[in-house]
Amino acid sequence: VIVTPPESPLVLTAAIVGAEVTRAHTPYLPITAQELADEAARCRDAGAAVIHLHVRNADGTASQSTELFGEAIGRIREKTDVIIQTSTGGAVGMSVEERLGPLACKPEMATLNCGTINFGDDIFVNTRPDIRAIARRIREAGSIAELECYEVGHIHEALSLLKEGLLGAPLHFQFVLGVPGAIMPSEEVVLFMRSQIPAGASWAVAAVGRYQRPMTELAIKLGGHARVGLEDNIYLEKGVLSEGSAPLVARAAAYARSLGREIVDPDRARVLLGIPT
Ligand code: KMH
Ligand code: ZN
Repeated sequence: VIVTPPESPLVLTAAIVGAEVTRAHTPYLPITAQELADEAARCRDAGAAVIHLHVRNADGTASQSTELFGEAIGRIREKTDVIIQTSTGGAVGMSVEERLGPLACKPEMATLNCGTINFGDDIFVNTRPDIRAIARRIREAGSIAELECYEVGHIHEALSLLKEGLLGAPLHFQFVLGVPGAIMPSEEVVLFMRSQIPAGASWAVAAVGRYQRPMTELAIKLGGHARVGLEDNIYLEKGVLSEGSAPLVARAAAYARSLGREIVDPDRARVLLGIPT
């Protein structure tokens, strides 16, 4: 079992939009490039070093278009120095080629989804050949991969990619917990997943819905990193919508500070994550 010292630096990620939440769910969802940039800057001020980014068409539907990502990244760059981590997961049903649209923008980081799962009533398909193709493309874009693991076996798949030379150490794991149809979050699950990652790797937890707050606090307590935001959870409290992702980041940051964890800024996070500066 790898024990990360609780006083270790904390990287907070804000997942500000995602592909599934709509304005019918919450009016606080950013959609346009300007709204995404404003929200990214608010999250940075609240303590986020990384923005996990999706983009939307003007009608609010999910997109992986290079052009829309380019516009959003440009606007975010005008306002703030956050690390931009683009999604390569997109929305269920998109082709792999479509999902890779943002890599043409050469983002600092990109997600690599490490396996297939039931995703609510849909199937989020990531075949083994697809995972390898996406890993190669992330590397060709000069981006650092964040390994999205929705099940324990996805960690083992990432380790296979490392052995095959498709990933370089140190690895960065995101344990995405609580997707309906996949593993549910609990302390035992987090401890087991953490026990499966190699020494020197970093790990974070992104938990869905009502699990977001307790799992964020657990990850922070255990010395891991954490992701919050509207992509995964739209509520601040039961029945109270969060007015964007920044209040969720601020609450996680306050909790971390109460435990003595240092919240790192984007430049420090770049060093920790091995992103060239
Ligand atoms: N929207 C989900 C189907 C990622 O960003 O890489 C996939 C997702 C993961 O959001
Ligand atoms: Zn995502």
